[in-house]
Amino acid sequence: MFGLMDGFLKNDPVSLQKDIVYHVEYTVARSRFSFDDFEAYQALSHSVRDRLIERWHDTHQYFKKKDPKRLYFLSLEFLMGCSLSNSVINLGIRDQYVDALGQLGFEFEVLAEQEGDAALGNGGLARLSACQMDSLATLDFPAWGYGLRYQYGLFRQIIVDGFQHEQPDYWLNFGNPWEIERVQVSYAVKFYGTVEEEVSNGSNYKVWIPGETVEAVAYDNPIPGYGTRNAINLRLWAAKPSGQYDLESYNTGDYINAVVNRQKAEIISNVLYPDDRSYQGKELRLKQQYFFVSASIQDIIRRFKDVHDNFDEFTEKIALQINDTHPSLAIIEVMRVLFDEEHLGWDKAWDIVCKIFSFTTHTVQPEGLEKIPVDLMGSLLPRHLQIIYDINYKFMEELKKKFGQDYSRHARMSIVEEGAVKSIRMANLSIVCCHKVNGVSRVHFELLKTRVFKDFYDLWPLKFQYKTNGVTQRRWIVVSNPSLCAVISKWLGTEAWVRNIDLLAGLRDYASDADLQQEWRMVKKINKMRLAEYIETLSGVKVSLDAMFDVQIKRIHEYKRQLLNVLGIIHRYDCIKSMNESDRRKVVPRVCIIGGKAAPGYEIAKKIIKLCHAVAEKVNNDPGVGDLLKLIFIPDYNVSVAELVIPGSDLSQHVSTAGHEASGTGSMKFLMNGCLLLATADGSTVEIIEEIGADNMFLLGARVSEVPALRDQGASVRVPLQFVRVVRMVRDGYFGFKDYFESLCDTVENGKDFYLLGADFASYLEAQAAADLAFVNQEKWTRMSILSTSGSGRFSSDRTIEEYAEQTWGIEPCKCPF
Ligand code: 26Q
Repeated sequence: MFGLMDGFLKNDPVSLQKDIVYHVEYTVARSRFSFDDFEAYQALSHSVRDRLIERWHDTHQYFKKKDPKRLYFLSLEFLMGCSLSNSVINLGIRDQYVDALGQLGFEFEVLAEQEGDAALGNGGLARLSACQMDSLATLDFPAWGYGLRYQYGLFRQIIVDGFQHEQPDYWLNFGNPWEIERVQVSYAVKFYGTVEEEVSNGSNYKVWIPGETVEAVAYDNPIPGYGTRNAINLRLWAAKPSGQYDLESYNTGDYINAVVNRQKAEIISNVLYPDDRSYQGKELRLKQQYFFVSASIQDIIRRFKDVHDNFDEFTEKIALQINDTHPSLAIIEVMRVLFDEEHLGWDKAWDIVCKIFSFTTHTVQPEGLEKIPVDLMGSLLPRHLQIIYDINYKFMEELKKKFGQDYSRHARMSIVEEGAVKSIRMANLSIVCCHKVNGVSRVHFELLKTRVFKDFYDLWPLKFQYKTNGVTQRRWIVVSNPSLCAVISKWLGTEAWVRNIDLLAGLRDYASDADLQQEWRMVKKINKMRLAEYIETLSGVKVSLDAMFDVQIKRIHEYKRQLLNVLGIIHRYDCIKSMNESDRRKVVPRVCIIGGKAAPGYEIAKKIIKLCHAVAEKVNNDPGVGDLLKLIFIPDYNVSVAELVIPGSDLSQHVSTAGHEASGTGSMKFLMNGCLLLATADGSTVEIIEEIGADNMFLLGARVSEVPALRDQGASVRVPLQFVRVVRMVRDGYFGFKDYFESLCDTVENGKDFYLLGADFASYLEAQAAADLAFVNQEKWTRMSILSTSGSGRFSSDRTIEEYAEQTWGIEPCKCPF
């Protein structure tokens, strides 16, 4: 017996089967006697969705009743990947579904492969948002995510003759069972127009008379926690034409044009901008940012007003987190609403704003900081520009009081940058208005304090903190590596580590145990087999499972130094070619795997991709090399590809030039999966070293503190002969495309080697040699691998989120009773 309040849905295999068949017939509208794998996937997803909705309702009902302080997490990017496997695991009903499907003649895994990734983000920052949503739900925090529902996610990468081409990601073409369209939840978002003065109750107010209105419609994506009934919401906004849109044309009788013009509104949420940190100041991007911010703030204030008649408790009930500066217009929007619309007065509105907003920066390079031309801001958001000027005026007054006439300091810290193109510095704006500014690793924090935001740190040292990034073990071990998950749970005697990652440290005691080592190697072998099959299907290249799988997967960028990796591979190839038979027998076979997308306008990154292919072509087809060396470029790298590749890797590379990677989160996923790291002491790696010990990884390269001096040396920096030789091979056309690779070679020679590939090359080769040596001794390697997993606990996003909750947001768990 169950009461209605327990929910309607049962999770025994027979009920699940009935549900799936129901959805085949009535949701997918196929005959229950004939449906294919994709239709079965759709029906299965809808049955899982029903269960998600039930928990979602209960959670929100409960949050409403308790009215706790809520966190609103604003991000322009979320890289959610696939939802099916993650959902059934977090809901705790995977086994039941496997049974139910088995009886219907389907295999769960096969159906799961039908799903495509939700790729509404670029890379690290976006996947971090997704991991953090999982942790917020699992830890029962009353949180909401807000983002944009891009019609096209991150471009698909296809490779033609070794060159990257971009294609649109039509991810919604086959429907999306994981979202719930809320046509009734929509808000008008306004742009352009003018600002006028109005007198009301004897006071003067500014009134914004907008020129264009677009409607934002909500799409809700339930995010289930693991081992809890809580399911939180990720609300994504889509742009639709509003009743107000282009009324002018209707009035002038141009009906056809008016209807056509209406469709233009939808452009706003059409496409995700690829991460191109030098690409700034585009009107559509600013429109996207404000569209998303305005709808979210209206929604948040509406929810608050549902239960409060004034703003007295606003700061006790709401924390707003902005993910990098991309959503920072939210700050100005709240100020505008409280001041212009709610008439709270400047001081009160400002006080509220400064208490509710916190901001995390993911950037290291000052050039990467977002700037918006004043002209653009003034035309699209005229009232917002005025408010920014008013805030800046007051801020400058404060600076004068504190630092007197130190004009160069004022100029550096001003929210408005004077210059050829007068611009708004969104990071300065965010620092001035937020109560906390967080970095994403300790090294990053040090760089923020001493370089990027030094002036601000001197002014407000207590505002600055850091929360080292983390990733969720639910997706990065439980979903993607079920065999490892089973071994861990068996040896720890519990599954509790899935919610309490610190328990993983318990594996340390067994790191040398022969039985665990054997099981550990078996898991790796199973995952390598899966990966090898994938590689063969993709490229036709058969790889040896005895080889070390050496992986570098991440966005292609000069600072991440995929080129260092490729030059290292060329060196290895060159060595193998010149060896005699007896030396060749000592070579540790390698399968080098590289994957990642280059921003469409980033020419050098695209050349690196082409070089990977040119080298692969030569090496993989050289009969004299055989299994000793293979190079595979995995196209269209995304979350699902990572889930397949990471568990099957032995070694992974994180070799950014020290001082350039704010944190890096890929390394944490590899660590959890027992892959050894070959890395520079950059970003979060410095903290990883502290957790697992330098002996258990392969470290290389200059340290953050050494980089400036090396750069200053320019052409006189010491570069090993091997480096000169491998670059020469590329330059001379050994891999073809001589002219095309010339400019790529120019980036690392003749004193122009900004990312210090030459300076770090000898150290890189030494680290690679140490990895070879360790791999020969499988007991030693396996021990290092077990110690990597057991030392990965600190890098769970659960820990990051607990820290944010306590030190930044001031929120407490609100657990929906079962
Ligand atoms: C900027 C202007 C116009 C269009 C797009 C952008 C844009 C979009 C995305 C700029 C930057 C990004 C993404 C940045 C990012 O992913 N940063 C990474 O964040 C990770 C999570 O904190 C860190 O681990 C990485 O070190 C950092 O590079």
